[in-house]
Amino acid sequence: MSTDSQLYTDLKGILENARSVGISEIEIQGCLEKEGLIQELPSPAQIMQKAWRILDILTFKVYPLLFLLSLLAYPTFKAFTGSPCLVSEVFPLAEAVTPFVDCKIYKGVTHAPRLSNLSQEDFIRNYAYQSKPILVVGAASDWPALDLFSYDYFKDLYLSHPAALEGDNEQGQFFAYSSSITINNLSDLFTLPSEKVASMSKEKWYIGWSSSEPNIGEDMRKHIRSPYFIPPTLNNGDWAWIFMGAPGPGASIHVDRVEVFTWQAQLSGTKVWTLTPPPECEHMCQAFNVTVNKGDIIVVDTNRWYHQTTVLPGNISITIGSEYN
Ligand SMILES: O=C(O)CCC(=O)C(=O)O
Ligand SMILES: [Fe+2]
Repeated sequence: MSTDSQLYTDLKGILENARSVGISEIEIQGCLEKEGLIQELPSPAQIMQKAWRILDILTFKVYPLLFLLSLLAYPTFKAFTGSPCLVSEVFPLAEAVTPFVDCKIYKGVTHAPRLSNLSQEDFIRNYAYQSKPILVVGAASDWPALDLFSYDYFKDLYLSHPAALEGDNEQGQFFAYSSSITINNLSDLFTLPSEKVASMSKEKWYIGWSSSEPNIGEDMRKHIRSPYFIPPTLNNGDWAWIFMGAPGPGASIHVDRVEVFTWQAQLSGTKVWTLTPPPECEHMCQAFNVTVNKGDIIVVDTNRWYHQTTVLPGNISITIGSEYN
């Protein structure tokens, strides 16, 4: 006889004896549980009750608390950094809200292909929506802005349109990035002493801003073109970004949440983009650099690639960015 069936016979005997002296089965079960000989299994109803309780705590206590905390953190964050973009700039928070990422797009990506004479058909078919970065060499090399845009060009433009300066200070987005000088807005930028602006200055400055002022856009558009490889119908022409700064660190590592694709034309200086897959896709590819020279246009899905930039020694970097979808 196996030990299991011996145990069964013994237990049956104990039960019968207990019944004969008036001890109930419930009492015997309680006794066995107390001794650790049998374990009470939760019923399906008890499991459901527990799951419901966890859901209830998450929905009505944890999530509202996180929401309240983020509301409280926002003004403090904006006051400290001057940046209105809470999610893309606070790295851990961006991580917490990162939507599900399909790692396939990073598979085997080791560099950004350097393309030239890229037709619109080729761009649409092979690159526009693949979320793989590309560099279109010389795509902006015939734009008049190349010889015109400088710190002084933007300073003169804004100082001759005080209402636009006010408007962009109030309404536009402004990122001070890793500047060692305090620059909180365009007025601070355009009142910097010229020795601090010089590209060889010991002071470090690198900023980015978006302009929605018609006078500014109108003047800039006289000197820039829509990238020849992007069909104009896809271009989100209303939204211009300008990034400008001295050699050294540029934007620190971040990922955006704009759900459109970004192109950026290098109009002065040389900037290196370091592109990194999200942590959960690091097994698919490794971080790599893309060097963007004057006259080149880089196309990056800044929602999928973590990115940081560095201006190489030499001239001040000036870039114009916009979006397509
Ligand atoms: O040009 C840079 O330094 C940063 C640009 C950037 O973060 C972006 O276009 O999303
Ligand atoms: Fe970005």
